[in-house]
Amino acid sequence: MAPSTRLIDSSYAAFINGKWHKSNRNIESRSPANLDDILGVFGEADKTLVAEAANAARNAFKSWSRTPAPVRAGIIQNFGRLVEANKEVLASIVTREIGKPLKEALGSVQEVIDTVNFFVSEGRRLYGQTVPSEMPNKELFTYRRPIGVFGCLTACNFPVAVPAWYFIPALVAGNTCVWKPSEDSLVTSFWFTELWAKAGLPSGVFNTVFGPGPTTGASFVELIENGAFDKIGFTGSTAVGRRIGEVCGRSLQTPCLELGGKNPMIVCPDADIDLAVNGAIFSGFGTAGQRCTSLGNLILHEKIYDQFVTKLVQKANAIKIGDPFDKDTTYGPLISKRFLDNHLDHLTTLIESHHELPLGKGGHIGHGVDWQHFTGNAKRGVYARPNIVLNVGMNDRIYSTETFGPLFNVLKYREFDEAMAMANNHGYGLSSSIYSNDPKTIYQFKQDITAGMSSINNTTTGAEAHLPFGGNGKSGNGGRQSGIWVIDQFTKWHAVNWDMSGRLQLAQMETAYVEPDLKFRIS
Ligand code: UN1
Repeated sequence: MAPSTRLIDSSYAAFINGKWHKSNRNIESRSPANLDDILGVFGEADKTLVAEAANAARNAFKSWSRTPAPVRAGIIQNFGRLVEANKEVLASIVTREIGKPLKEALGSVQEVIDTVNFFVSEGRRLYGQTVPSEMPNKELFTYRRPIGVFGCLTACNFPVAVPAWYFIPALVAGNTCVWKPSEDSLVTSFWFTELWAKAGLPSGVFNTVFGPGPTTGASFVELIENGAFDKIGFTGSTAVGRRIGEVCGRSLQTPCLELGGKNPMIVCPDADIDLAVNGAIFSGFGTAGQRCTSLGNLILHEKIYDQFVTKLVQKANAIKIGDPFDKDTTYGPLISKRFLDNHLDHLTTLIESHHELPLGKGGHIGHGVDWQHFTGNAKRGVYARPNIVLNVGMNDRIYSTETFGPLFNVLKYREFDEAMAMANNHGYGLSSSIYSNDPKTIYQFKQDITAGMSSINNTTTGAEAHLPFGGNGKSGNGGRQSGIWVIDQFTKWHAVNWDMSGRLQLAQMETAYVEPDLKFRIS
């Protein structure tokens, strides 16, 4: 059962300069496990509030960027300690607000702590270089400088882990921030913001605006054109990512875009079949398929196809759907009614007559369909049945459309080249997986896969916090989050030369290179 945390009846629309601001337009946060369970009431930030938040971040930048990096990292460490002290309650808010099973929610809070632990020491590194000059009495240096005001829009499926990937390195590097979290995770985002304030971040360094994408998000994007932000981070759909990328391009900045996926899993004839079946079930149905790393296309060798599908269907039929606080639940409700509607729409528009659905017809549990192992509230929860779609071909729309729900496709291959085409041709390139025990096949997979992340004998999901996370093609613009590489997203290189010779020295033209005796021959 869901523990009841305090109802936040606030109308808070934005956190700017250390203070919450209210608005008249209200948005309710309701639990998807029971739409009668209201967790909070919040406001909606209009363009004026978003601009005020960006201004506050601009004004705080000078002092924050000049705060010694180890002192900045000390505040990040405080944040990590506070998250650790509040881990259980924060995870239970995530579970209640977006329906993610508690075990997974605890894992996603742990991901925040891991990210803090990784970046705290970066406050004592942020290394630049000393570089030899080609002129005497002259020194060369490089410095990492913060970029400025970082504007960030995040999705609701990882409401604390993904924002932590962005903000922890951004803040350590000396940037100030404006965050627009998803309107589906407002209570979680409220507490995430409060924890930053309690960690000791000075006012104006971290600002939050609440509201839906089409209104508050659109104001945010308009402000990019006006130069309010120096760097943008966006996690969400490919369509919105393209639009943000266009606007950032016109403003001559490179955003960090983390977009959708249609993540493939290849199972070879020599694979451990039971291991791969378990991997497919978790990749496809863990988090109800609502991860950008969730399984999209399962690609099976024809020799093991029948055996694999039989085991897969057996295992899928046994999964438990329902109360996300129950430890045996495979997946809970979808994140919100909007996600359910989108899923139902995919079931009507993407399934074609040649497809087979071995788990039966999908749909909204309790509303015309049921599920044998269901423990949730069918009347008031937004629960959906799992779906496996067989006989999918590369020309079908479902092959290359991200579905973001409990649904994945199955394709059959004969030659390995054909499997690689199936793994790459949809145009996304986020995550991928192969099950095989043959080093040559695995080597070929690693070379030819276009995704940014690959698992060998493991699921398509579950990236660790210190490896680069991100994708190619329709999955992003090559930007990476997490790990040491992300520091390049949040700093710009500054090259400095210091001439102590007291005279005008011209590099290249007056460099004292020594000429060889080119007439010399060995005799
Ligand atoms: C996402 O869905 O946007 O690798 C992030 C994973 C998680 C993060 C997913 N650690 O599946």
